[in-house]
Amino acid sequence: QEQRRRLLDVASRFPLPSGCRFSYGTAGFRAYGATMAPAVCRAGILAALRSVKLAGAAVGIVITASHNPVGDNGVKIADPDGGMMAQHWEPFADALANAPDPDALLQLVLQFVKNEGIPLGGHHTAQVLLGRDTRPTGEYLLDAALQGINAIVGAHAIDLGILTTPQLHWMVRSKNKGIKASESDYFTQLIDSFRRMLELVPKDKSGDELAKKLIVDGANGIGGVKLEQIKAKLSGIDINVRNSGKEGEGILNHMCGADFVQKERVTPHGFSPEDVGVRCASLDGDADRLVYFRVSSPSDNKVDLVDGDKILSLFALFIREQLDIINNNGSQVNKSLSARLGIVQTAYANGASTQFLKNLGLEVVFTPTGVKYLHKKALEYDIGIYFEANGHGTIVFSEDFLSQLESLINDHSSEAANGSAQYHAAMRLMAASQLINQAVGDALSGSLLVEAILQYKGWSFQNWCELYCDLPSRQLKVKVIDRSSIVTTDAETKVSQPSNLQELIDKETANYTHGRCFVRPSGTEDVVRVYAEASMQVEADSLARSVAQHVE
Ligand code: NG1
Ligand code: ZN
Repeated sequence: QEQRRRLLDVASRFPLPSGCRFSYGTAGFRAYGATMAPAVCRAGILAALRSVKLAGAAVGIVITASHNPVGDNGVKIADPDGGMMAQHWEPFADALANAPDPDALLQLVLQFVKNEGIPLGGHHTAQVLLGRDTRPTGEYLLDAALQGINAIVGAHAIDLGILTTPQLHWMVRSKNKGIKASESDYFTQLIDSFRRMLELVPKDKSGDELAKKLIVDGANGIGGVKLEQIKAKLSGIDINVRNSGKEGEGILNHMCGADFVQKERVTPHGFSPEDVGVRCASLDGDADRLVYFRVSSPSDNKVDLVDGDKILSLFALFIREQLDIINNNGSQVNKSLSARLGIVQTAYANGASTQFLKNLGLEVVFTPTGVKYLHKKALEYDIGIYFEANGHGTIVFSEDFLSQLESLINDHSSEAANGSAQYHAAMRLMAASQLINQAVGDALSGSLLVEAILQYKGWSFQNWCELYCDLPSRQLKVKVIDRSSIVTTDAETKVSQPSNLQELIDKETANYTHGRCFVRPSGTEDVVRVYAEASMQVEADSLARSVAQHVE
């Protein structure tokens, strides 16, 4: 009774404006911030139910619209393992967000609770951790989320304040593992494991001052703020934050940030020709995306870009090298590690990166767009590395692999074995597994791993760039009346409906050397995206254009 009353109450406090339609999509609910309160409140209800269902395990809510304009906002839910909410709850998320009135909402919840066997009304507990980015609507929406959570009897909300998206995911994951989960624990883990990585850099590789210098474009978001807080404690690297989110420095994601740099390929606001040659990193507004760049020349604003694919390639190379050292090197202990290493990409990965990874003999697999698909696939391996070209990605390690690694390290604990290459490689993998955020892509921890690997290899930005040469590509958006009329298959690389479209795409593609092209409906915008690749830029452009015409 109490439960019914609370749900009716909260639903009447946040009526759904007519004409509003929310879809959970690839990144949760997103819209203009001021219109989001009903959806965010309902996400609060949803998160609390999810926690009740999972026996009171902590669930997370992040209020952010990532790389989108400052006026937008959004909400998404993190499951107890720190990953995205289980997909089979998404239809309920949609229905809940769109329930037209309090009665409909109540009926929906009761029905779902029954179907899913959620022990609502018993002596259950639930806890939801909340984080938000720096958007002006964040506090208002946080309140809506709190009201939604509190509408579930027994639910307990913990407001963690302003955080990067990956921090919140990390905290949810840590909390449920029973390990320390505060922000300072997060920082300590980053700082300590980064230091350990640098201690394991071979002495002959220690580079010059430029090798230690990094300029970070914080997109005027939360990532820059957090980096400023810890950079003094990161020894062995000299970090300078621009677009740090300080008053007066600029607008969130406006002419800056990872999305801007990756799409426009020009220097973000706040960078100048004086920065030519220095290694730069760019985060997005909630710091879950990372790309690198270098100002190419003093005379124009173009950049040399290192995107998610090349970050992935660097990580893959490093991990593979450590595994090879462990398994091939003669050493006193000579124990080998069996590890299945898997690389996960989407169709947007540059074809040259896929070729590079396959040439290394690595297993490369594809999933549809959206981190939830990539992450899930990566978990199937002992070490799974995934990235989207736009800079979202991470590395996940299986428990089994980590315990093998640990016992290998223990076997080497004798003085003599302790100096061996095998021992060092195992220590590097262990440190990397602690530095990288295994819950979700994290620009802060990701950039520190990049920096540590570059120092380990004694590599400049140029060396990294030259791993392979990107194939020219072009992305276009096409507005159509109903984007859901396009249905894809084979990890979105092929169109199955409308039935003749794939044939037309194949025909166009056949006209180009190294031609590759696919189309898919966006999960976050009301457009169909066209992607084309070919051996020359003009060809990629024209392939994309002609296929776009078939889509229109
Ligand atoms: P959609 O709009 O479904 O293409 C975009 C990005 C994804 C992912 C999501 C979530 C591209 C081509 N797509 O998805 O990679 O980041 O947003 O933010 O960049
Ligand atoms: Zn983001």
